[in-house]
Amino acid sequence: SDVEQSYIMIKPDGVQRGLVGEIISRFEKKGFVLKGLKLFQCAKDLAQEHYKDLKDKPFFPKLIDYITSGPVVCMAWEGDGVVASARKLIGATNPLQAEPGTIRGDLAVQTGRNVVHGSDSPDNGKREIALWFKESELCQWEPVQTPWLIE
Ligand code: DAT
Ligand code: MG
Repeated sequence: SDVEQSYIMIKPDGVQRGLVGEIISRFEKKGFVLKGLKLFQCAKDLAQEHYKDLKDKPFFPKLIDYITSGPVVCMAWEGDGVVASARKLIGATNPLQAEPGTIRGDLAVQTGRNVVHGSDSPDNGKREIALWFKESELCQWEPVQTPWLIE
């Protein structure tokens, strides 16, 4: 697809804390289009590839342990401006600095348990969706509400 896409992932703490519906709902209500969705327990090598830009950080091993500690919810969301907008909906990396009204601002207290991931650029959106999903797991569909969201 040529339309911008973001890879959004509910991390293991979000799943364990029963926040899956709450988090998905925020992206749904905003008006982005869900193109892929699955509950998935990921292997270390996939987590390491996903976070490869951070591999030299001191917290990298803990980050990989956290992301692989339980099932995550993988999502592909589509829409013009979805990458930057999703990051606004998610809020700052440190939940104590995240604004109220954002997912992390409302639902989390620690950087190491910040409940959700969102791609940081359109290129990374495509890269991460290709990393976490098979082509056959993504659906091409058009919500009936589209003309009521986009003039
Ligand atoms: P974001 O998830 O907001 O894009 P990031 O890409 O800089 O943030 O880092 C990815 C994840 O790594 C982040 O969600 C939590 C963890 N992390 C980042 N900085 C950290 C730090 N200083 N200490 C511990 N974990 C950190
Ligand atoms: Mg990031």
